[in-house]
Amino acid sequence: MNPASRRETPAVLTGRLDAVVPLPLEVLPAPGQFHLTAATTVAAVDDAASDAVALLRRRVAPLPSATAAAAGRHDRPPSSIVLTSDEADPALGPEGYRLRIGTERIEVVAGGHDGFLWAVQTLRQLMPPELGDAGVPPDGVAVPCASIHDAPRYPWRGAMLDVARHFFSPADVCSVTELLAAYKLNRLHLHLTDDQGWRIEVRAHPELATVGGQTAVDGGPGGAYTQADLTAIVEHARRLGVTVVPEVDVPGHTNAALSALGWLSCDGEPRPPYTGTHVGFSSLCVEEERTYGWLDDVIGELAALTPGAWIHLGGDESAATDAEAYRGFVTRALDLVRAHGKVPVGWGEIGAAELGGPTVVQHWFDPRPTLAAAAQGAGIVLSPADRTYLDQKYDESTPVGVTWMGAITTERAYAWDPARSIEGLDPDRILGIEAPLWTETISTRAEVERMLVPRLPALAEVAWTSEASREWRSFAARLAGHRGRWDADGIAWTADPSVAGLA
Ligand code: TNX
Repeated sequence: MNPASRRETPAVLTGRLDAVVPLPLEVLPAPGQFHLTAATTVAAVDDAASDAVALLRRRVAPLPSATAAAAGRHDRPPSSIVLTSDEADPALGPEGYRLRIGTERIEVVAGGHDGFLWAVQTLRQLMPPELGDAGVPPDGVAVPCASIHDAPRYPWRGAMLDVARHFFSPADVCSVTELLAAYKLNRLHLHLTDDQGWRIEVRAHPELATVGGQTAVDGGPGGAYTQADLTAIVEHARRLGVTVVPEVDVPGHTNAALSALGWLSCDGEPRPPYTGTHVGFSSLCVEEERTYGWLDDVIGELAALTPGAWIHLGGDESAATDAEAYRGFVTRALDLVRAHGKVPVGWGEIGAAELGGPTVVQHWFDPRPTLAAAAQGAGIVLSPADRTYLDQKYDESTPVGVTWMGAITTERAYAWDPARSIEGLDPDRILGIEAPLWTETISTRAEVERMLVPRLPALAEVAWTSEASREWRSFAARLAGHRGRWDADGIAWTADPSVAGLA
């Protein structure tokens, strides 16, 4: 660099191209920088970009609007950000985007609503972390010029929050959703019911929430979402590109329902509330017609509340249900979900039953029913407990969490290939991956965040970035730069020694 050009280098905060998690498909650096100031305008040429523009204003900078026409003219303001699908290349897919950062203009071209959002999340990470939410500093900030092309490896990139063992407020759930979206995860699976609590209002059976919602592990206060709460969570997530997948776990994991409605048990007796952490002791009475009428009421209300394509029926660890009766129940329950216009999802165990139609099966431990489900044509979401179970401790020093699967460091969460994780599974059946957070030992938002960060960003890169482009050291270096962003956002995180720059 000659001395003259060094003198020209402005003393403004500058972002980095090597900061993006998950790693984009292609990042081609170009000469120069784009200067973002408080006067930089934003123009959206496409209605599909409106949520992305709102996100940009909220999380990048509160920039003024320009009309698309003004942004396209030669006398346009000195710098502008333009979002357009005009040249959208169908090969981008619904989540793909191109980001062209020139010296005067940033152009975002996306395949649809979600692609625009992911482009803005990338742009946010390209900005210097100091930009924060406080507005643009007087000298503006700089972003290196580049051309970025990006699209995900898998369409299903999720996390699950267990709100049944401990209850988390709608504000907590929305905050976790922001974290998912920052790393381009697009499914929030809410485990709404379990032995220790029923967390969603069902108008046909109010006792489920009013009685079944009052307990939690260790006698905590419990709680339940009103239907309006769930609608708000779903809408907040939608605006971030995240689809809520609600789960009502049946026929096991149902003590809270059985405590609220005694007639769901074969003996008709309500069960005492349960606040311990054992599994596999409760069951709906799967032999009785009334159980299916009840399930139809519950699924009907849930289907009406959630615009996403899926409803999760659980189906795990039903040790208290006779094995043959379990299979019959699963086949019927899956059909019931389809009758309400949704695709049923269930934990791996349901693969032992006849699925009878489009189904998504969430693998977590035993490969046999997962393979049986794949052989029946089900789509598979991979949540192998030894890589994705974020309730497992990082190491023995982690204050909360469990260890039945062993410790899961960030490196362990990162270093696996979903396509080769189950021997004999056709990779074409794999929809993606999901990281569950069970909350028997976790009861505050900060504890949730410390279990998710930094492992969730690692899993997000596993789900988004092609296998050939992933490399642990590159990831760890990019990730370490995010600590300032977490701190600025007030997100708690774990100083995992497996990540050099975070320890
Ligand atoms: C197994 S994984 C469960 C959950 C527990 C978890 C604890 C699965 C489908 N069921 O009920 O919370 O282990 O790690």
